[in-house]
Amino acid sequence: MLSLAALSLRLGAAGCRGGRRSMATVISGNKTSKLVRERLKKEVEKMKSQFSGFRPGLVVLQVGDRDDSNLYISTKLKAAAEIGISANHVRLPNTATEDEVLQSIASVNQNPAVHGLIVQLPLDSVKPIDTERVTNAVAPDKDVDGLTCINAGKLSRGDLGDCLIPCTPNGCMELIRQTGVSVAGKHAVVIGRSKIVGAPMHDLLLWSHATVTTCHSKTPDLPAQVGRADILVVGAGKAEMVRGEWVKEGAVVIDCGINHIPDETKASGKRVVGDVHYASANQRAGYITPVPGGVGPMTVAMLMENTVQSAWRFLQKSQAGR
Ligand code: NAP
Ligand code: LUD
Repeated sequence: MLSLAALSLRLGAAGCRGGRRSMATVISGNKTSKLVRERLKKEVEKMKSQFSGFRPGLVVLQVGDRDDSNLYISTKLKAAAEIGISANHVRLPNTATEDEVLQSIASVNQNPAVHGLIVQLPLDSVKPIDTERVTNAVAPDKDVDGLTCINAGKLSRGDLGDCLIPCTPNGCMELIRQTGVSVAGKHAVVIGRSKIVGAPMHDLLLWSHATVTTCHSKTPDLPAQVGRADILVVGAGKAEMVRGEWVKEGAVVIDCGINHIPDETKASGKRVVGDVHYASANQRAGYITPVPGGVGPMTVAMLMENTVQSAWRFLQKSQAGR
């Protein structure tokens, strides 16, 4: 496949024009995720014909009824249906107790037709529920969100071939690969250290041989840290926080942020922006992801990838056990 780097070289899109830097090359998550989903569809067709109608199974467990979770889950279910993954949405009311959530997870863990289970976060519950306990109750071999201690531990130690990798950072790595820029030896800066974005992103970049700096809310002089990044991944949840002037010329900028800001020109009265101020960063970066249409669709595609991978492992184990 032609990488974005090769493509932009051919088109002469990157670099300086008449002394003024041209805009960054946009890394499309919409396009990349479509390619991933098309590849997975073929793989599942192969699986079905080789293993007499077998289909990978996915369960998305939701507690409560948050609008954003509803939207993300419907995108996941639609992607699964298109690929041929059998996906089920298990909904618990916002009055569900921790025990009820744990029981629901235990029953999915035991179901051999399910190869992937995620608990959509955040939990929308009126009862006190320990999120860590809930995510850790998922069987590690069905943990297609990669959030259990087992999978996170393996990733942090560099055992990447033997674990399920969290979807958002895995999607970011795929977008970085699309640029053709090699990660090894580069200085990567991650903003955020959450279990779902920042911490696994740090690990993935580290084990791809970047030198990694991870920043958080107590990091002094964020602009100076950002200025050192050849590769910058931002997952802070702060609308347009990273300004273009902070960004190193030619850097790869991956924006995980999904923030809603007021916009009177829109019928809904709001619009979605990332954690990076796109218009100004576009003037400095070599490559940049848009929001929407960047990391978000990749999160969905990588969940499908993990589910198919988990199903292959299940098939391998059941063949070996015969
Ligand atoms: P989170 O759990 O709230 O973590 C945010 C992280 O950013 C924390 O580590 C926090 O530091 C750090 N941070 C906050 N303000 C900062 C500041 N001013 N300077 C430096 N660091 C700061 O959020 P998350 O779940 O990781 O999500 C982050 C963003 O990504 C959100 O916009 C979310 O909607 C989005 N997201 C998108 C996808 C996707 O598929 N596109 C997936 C997941 C999340 P401390 O640790 O010190 O508090
Ligand atoms: N919990 C996730 N909570 C929230 N954007 C997602 C997401 C699709 N356990 C668990 O699915 O991986 C998860 N596992 N997450 N997220 C965020 C996070 C979770 C975010 C965005 C999208 C899933 C998505 O499709 C589109 C885009 O960026 O283009 C549309 C964005 C919009 O709001 O218009």
